[in-house]
Amino acid sequence: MASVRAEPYAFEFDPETVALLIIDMQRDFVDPGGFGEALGNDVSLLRKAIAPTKRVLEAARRAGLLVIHTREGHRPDLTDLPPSKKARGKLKTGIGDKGPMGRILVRGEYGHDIIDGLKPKASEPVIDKPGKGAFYATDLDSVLKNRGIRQLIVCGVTTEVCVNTTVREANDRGYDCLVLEDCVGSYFPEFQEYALKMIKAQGGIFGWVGVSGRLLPVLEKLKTKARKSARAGR
Ligand code: TIU
Repeated sequence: MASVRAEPYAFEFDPETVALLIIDMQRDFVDPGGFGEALGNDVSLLRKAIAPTKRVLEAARRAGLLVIHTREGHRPDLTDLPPSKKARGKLKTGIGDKGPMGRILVRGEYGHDIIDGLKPKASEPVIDKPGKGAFYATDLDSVLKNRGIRQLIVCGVTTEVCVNTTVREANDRGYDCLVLEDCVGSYFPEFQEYALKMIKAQGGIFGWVGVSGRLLPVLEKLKTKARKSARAGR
C-alpha cells in the first residue's frame, strides 16, 4: 500500500488498483481560439495545470499505472448533442460551429484533441464523452471494472465543471478519488478554491485533495520497486 499526504487525511492506494484519469486536456479548452475562449474565458488560468500534469503523467507511466484520458465532444452529425447544450449561452460561435481550430468540440477536429504535451500513448484508453461527467454515456465504468480499478488520481479541466462532475459520479459508483490541486484548473480562481474545498469537506465527502509534489516521490518509489522485482525475476 502506498500513501500520499492529502486532505482531509492520507490517501492510501494499491498501485495495481489505482488509475490516473486526465480529464479533457483538449485544445478547445486550454488553447487560445477554442471553446473555452469562445465562452469569454482566459485560458492562461488552465495552462498552469499543464506542466505539473505532465510530470504526473510521466511518473505514472514509469510506475506502470493505468492511464486514462477523456475528451468532451460530439459526433460530427451532432446527434448526441442535446439541444439544450447547443442553445446554452446563446453563443455566436458554439459547439459544432466552425472555430479557428475546426468545428468546436466535434470529434476528429483539431481543437477537440488532447494537447501535444499530454498526448495519450496508443496503449492508454481515451474516453470520448458527450457530457461533463466522464461516466455519463461512456464505457469508463466498465473499463475501470475490467481492470480491477477502485481508486482514481484525477487531473484536468475544468475543476468545477468536468472534474467535479466526474469525481461526484465516481464517488457514487464506489471509487475513491484523489484530486491534485495543481493539476486541475478553472477559468475562475474562486471556483478553483471552492470546488476543491467541496471535495475534501465533511471528512472527504467526495474524495481527497493533494498536490503533485507529494505524489511524485511516492510514484518514483513504486518505479524503483518495480525495477527491483524485475531484476529479481519476480
Ligand atoms: N471539460 C470541461 O470542464 N468542460 C467545460 O465546458 N468546462 C467549462 O468550464 N466551461
